[in-house]
Amino acid sequence: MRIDVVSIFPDYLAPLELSLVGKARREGILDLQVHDLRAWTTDRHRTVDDTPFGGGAGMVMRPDVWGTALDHLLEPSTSSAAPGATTLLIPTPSGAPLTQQDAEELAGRERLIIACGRYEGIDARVAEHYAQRPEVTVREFSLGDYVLNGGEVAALVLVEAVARLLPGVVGNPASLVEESHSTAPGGGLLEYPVYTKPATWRGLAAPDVLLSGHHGKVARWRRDQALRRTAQRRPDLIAGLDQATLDEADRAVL
Ligand code: 6GU
Repeated sequence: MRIDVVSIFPDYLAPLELSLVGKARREGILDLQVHDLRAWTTDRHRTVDDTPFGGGAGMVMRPDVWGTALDHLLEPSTSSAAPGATTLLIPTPSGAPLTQQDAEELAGRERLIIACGRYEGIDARVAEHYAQRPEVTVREFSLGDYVLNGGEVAALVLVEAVARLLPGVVGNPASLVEESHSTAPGGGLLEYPVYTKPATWRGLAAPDVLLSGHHGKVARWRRDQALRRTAQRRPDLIAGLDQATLDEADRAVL
């Protein structure tokens, strides 16, 4: 998979050299390149923003600079021209919330471009223009209901959420199945609490059932915990569960 990230603060993306994502890059599973938007400016001050039409506070990123940058990254030499081959991702607090399902879909794409805005955002015509290009799918996404200073942290989040789903990145693929928000059957819940040695720590004992060696009882306990935790912390997820996936024991917990 190829991912390009464009930002006026490319150093903000330095953590993408570390840990699992960095390893995936070194192993050639992930071809990730970070670009400085100002490389595509033409004026002496390397201007990327201007005042908003209609007035108001802050600055808006100019569409012409973004257009030059994105056209360059979409040139046939750097991407496939097949319809929808490239997904252009634009982090913005006014986007649709990013979900595990989105991450799974994106992990199946051949090419992602992440356009990190700053200030009050990117001129809306950029998303509109690239949505009209047959080789591009545009997605404006948000991390949640709070405001960040720019799209860079969201780009880090997106790359990590997607890269760990690429074959060969996470050592044990089974660990992707049981985790919170898994879209696998029986998923859609927060993960159950986990414990390791020592069996008692500062007077707190790990649950006996986990040391019992009884796999069926362990599985049931974990499922109960996941249901209870989800009902308490994320009632919206319980409301969205397919009732047909709940058994008798599940319903007794809820
Ligand atoms: Cl994706 N961008 C910015 N600037 N703020 C956010 C966000 C994204 N998601 C939540 N807040």
